[in-house]
Amino acid sequence: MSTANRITTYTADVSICSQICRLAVQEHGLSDAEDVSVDIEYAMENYDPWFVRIQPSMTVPVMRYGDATIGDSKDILFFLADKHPEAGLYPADARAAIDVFINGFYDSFMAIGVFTFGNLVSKSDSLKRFILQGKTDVTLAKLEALSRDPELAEAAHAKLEQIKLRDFSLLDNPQLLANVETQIQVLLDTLDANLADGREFAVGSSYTLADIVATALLARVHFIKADSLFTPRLAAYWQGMQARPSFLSANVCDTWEKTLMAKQYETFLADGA
Ligand SMILES: N[C@@H](CCC(=O)N[C@@H](CS)C(=O)NCC(=O)O)C(=O)O
Repeated sequence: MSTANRITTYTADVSICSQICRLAVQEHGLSDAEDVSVDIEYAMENYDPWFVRIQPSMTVPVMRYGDATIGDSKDILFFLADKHPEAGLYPADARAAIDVFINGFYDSFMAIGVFTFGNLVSKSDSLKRFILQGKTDVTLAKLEALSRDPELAEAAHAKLEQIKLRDFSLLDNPQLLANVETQIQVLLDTLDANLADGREFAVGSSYTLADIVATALLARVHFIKADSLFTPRLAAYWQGMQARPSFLSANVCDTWEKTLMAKQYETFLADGA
């Protein structure tokens, strides 16, 4: 890779949009890219000044590609497909269908977040305390510190306004969890239907950007529910995606044990929290 196109991604292991970013990099054949892990669960490094200077929205993923900075996973998919058409992940004859599939996923992005954290906080009181400590106490303390930095105060205030709208107290509400699971089921049903008649890929006849998104979706569903929501067709597709080299190299997190979050949680418990 030329220095001009040096690629660095900043991602969090378990974050679904980070997994999309890492898969996109690997599936475009960019194995020289560097990945910097950003802890968004425990130390909340996404609120550290060095990161906020790269990504004022304080979210992962973000990708530096040469001089360009792309701070959204969906934009990263299309940016890489445009820069690396030789990978063939956004073929002209399947573009409309790929767009429909990807937009369906991103339209349910909020539901996927609630599905993830709602189920995690419902598992145990201590896991709930761990999650709330990072996402509220540590977050607020770090934003408070950022708001005293003249260079970053504006970004800190904007983020604080967004955070005020979050209500974690509802996360383990059974009705809410049932509603988001219904939305996830719609995504799974769509993928299942696309795989009918022996079709191997999420859209069309070859691996595309849609499969990157589908892999991240199935990994998240598996992370929370193991394979209980997989039909035989989804299970076969999932096996095929797991067999791809990108599954390992992109660190797809499909079980709790594989995650950095699990290790952070152990530290949290050991610290007697
Ligand atoms: N639309 C953005 C969403 C980015 C986003 O919400 N990232 C989450 C992780 S999946 C995050 O960084 N959350 C940390 C926070 O807001 O504290 C994308 O797809 O990249």
